[in-house]
Amino acid sequence: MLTSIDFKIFKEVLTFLPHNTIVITSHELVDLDGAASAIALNFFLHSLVNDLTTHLYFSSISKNTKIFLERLNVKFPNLALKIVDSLKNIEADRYFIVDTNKLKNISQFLNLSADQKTENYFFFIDHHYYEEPSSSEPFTAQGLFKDEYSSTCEIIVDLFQEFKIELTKSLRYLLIAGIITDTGYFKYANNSTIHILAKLLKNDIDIQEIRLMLKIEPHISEKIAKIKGTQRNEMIKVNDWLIGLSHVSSFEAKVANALIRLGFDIAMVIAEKTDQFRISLRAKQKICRETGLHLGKLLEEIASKYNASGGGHDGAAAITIDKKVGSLREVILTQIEKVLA
Ligand SMILES: [Mn+2]
Repeated sequence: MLTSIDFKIFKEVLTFLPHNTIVITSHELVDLDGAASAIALNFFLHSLVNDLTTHLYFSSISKNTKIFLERLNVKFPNLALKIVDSLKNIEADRYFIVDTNKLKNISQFLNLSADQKTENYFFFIDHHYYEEPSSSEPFTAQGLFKDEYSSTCEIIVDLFQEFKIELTKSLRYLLIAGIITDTGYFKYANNSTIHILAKLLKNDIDIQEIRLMLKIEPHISEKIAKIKGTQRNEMIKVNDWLIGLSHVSSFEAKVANALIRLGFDIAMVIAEKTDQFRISLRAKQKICRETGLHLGKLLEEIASKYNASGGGHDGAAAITIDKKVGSLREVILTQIEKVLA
């Protein structure tokens, strides 16, 4: 059972931390929201807790995140980011996990026994949808579960504010980048995102500079995936909604985004991997608002039924399914059509 707590109660969590060894981590293939949140949380904990040992660890880092962190390091040579590449020799008292609310989204926790899960202390900070009563996690953990936030970085910024800790300039760069990317350049942002962004920018950061630091020319394989994915696209019309269906070998999320930009209201792109199917879904905000479609909830329900791993937001979600189960293409499609009917 995961218990959602408040910033105020978070103060109590901090009182347990002195003399602890803490691992701060995030989901697989960590994105900038996860990485920035973890790095800022590390700074935050050291600002408030005495005699604390922390280790930042990511089981895998997305390419864009790596590139941004390198560019940030060039701009702030004193940043001295220390990220460990293994947890092997680390005896952690507690684990802080950001930008996900599921242990199974992190490979190093995948094979923990039920005992190990209850013995260890996990604390989550996350903005993804999570269902409190029917949580599938067979252990007790606490967290700041706040799906009204459009990024985990924004929760972290509010945490700094609540505890009156000043953010360094390099951390502000990092958090702004996390917010920009996780909101899809403000497509999924809300009013408080903009308020928080203004606070982070102050007068000394130029948002265009961060935009340029985030800019990466796509690799030719990504361009080809988008073009092939578009060529192979199959169109389904439900009432006046258009669903785009395609398959590629990789870049399924990028292809789904491309299909939405092309004009589809919903896009579903399947990638066939060696042992799994990975499916990315995207939906326009308009269709979510008008029909109540929530791709994250929909995939979470399907995932728990088929022993897969899935979830996300109303307009952006993904599911990973064991090859033996099949791609679940028709199952997902039927559920979407049910919502639209
Ligand atoms: Mn996020």
